[in-house]
Amino acid sequence: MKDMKKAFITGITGQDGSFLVEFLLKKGYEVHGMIRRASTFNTSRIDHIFQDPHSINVRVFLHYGDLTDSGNITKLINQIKPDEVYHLGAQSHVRVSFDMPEYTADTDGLGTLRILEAIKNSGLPIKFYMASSSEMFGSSPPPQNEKTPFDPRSPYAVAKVFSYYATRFYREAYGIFACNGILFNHESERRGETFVTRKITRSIARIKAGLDKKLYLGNLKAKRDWGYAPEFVEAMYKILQHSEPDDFVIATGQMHSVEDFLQESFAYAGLGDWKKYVEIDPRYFRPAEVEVLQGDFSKAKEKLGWEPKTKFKDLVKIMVDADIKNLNNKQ
Ligand code: NAP
Ligand code: G4F
Repeated sequence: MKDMKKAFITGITGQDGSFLVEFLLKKGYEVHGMIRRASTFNTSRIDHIFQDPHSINVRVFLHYGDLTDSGNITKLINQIKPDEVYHLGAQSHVRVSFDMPEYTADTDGLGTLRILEAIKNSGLPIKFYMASSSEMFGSSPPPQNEKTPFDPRSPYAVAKVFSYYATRFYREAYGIFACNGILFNHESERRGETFVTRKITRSIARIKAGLDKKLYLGNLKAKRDWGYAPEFVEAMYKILQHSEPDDFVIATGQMHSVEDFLQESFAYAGLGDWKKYVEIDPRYFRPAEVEVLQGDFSKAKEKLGWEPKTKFKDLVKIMVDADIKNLNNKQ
């Protein structure tokens, strides 16, 4: 339909992509997403909104692609002609980036450049959102805001810093409406199972069901600013609707340690003292760690009218309840 806005999401099958496509459909968008070919289905987070392309009034379209394939990216941008690109696709696991630094740089760094170049060469007035990360701040002391210097501590963060500056550069040099959302950690019932919050809540469900006895973790002292993902994808949308292209920190301003998360979640699940279940496995330590992240989101509050709603304790409850329910449904 002529007046319907079109969005193209890379990383549509991920946690954030799945919430963003739901959000944009409610706003009346036609949504296109890039998916990777895999030998097993990788669309479980978006299966509930899948629309058969043969039916009428379809508003969700999936396209095979990969961030390492510039020909494919150029073709998709020229075919879809989106009004807005939300670039969320990435090898997003910090620990894994130490094992696969070159692949991470290719996907998370050069992948961004490939999209920006395709947008520039298309000549179309496409707005671009870059999923930048609080990991870029590394060991810069908290609270971190848009003016805090970057000090990346992983191949993942190095690649994200590259993408952050590429986004700014294409804005300044070519006048593209290109923006960075510097998002602090955001979690949900759809969070990947190997990130620490979800690893904990999933393990709680398994321990309660008698399937596991122990949970093996790494650094419990690290502190993160954990928010709720559906609220964070709304910020992405607001960033692209702002009157001018700009960069924004999106966070809750509250900081908790991994130990705090263990304490809160095990107690809420009725399992008592987490220390009975948790063991340290050095394989989960990182060659370099980001110890403390706490975001100052005042610019987003003032300019976008965005602020987080879900508090830490409620986030823990949402995730524990969902994992217990998931497991019960499977059994
Ligand atoms: P996620 O759940 O890991 O999703 C990543 C998405 O990227 C998936 O759809 C994945 O596809 C896709 N992808 C990975 N490699 C790709 C490649 N080579 N080509 C095309 N697609 C590829 O991540 P998320 O938590 O939703 O995060 C979304 C974005 O925000 C990421 O860029 C992440 O780095 C960034 N970020 C996340 C957070 C956070 O706390 N969640 C905070 C700051 C920034 P498959 O499903 O096929 O694997
Ligand atoms: O849950 P994590 O793996 O998330 P991390 O490294 O903060 O990265 C996430 O947030 C970033 C935003 O700041 C995103 F850009 C990135 O894509 C990703 O979404 O680890 C959180 C903390 C770390 O300090 C880690 O060392 O938890 C510690 N941790 C302790 N034991 C563990 C474990 N992390 C994982 N994944 N697994 C453990 O067993």
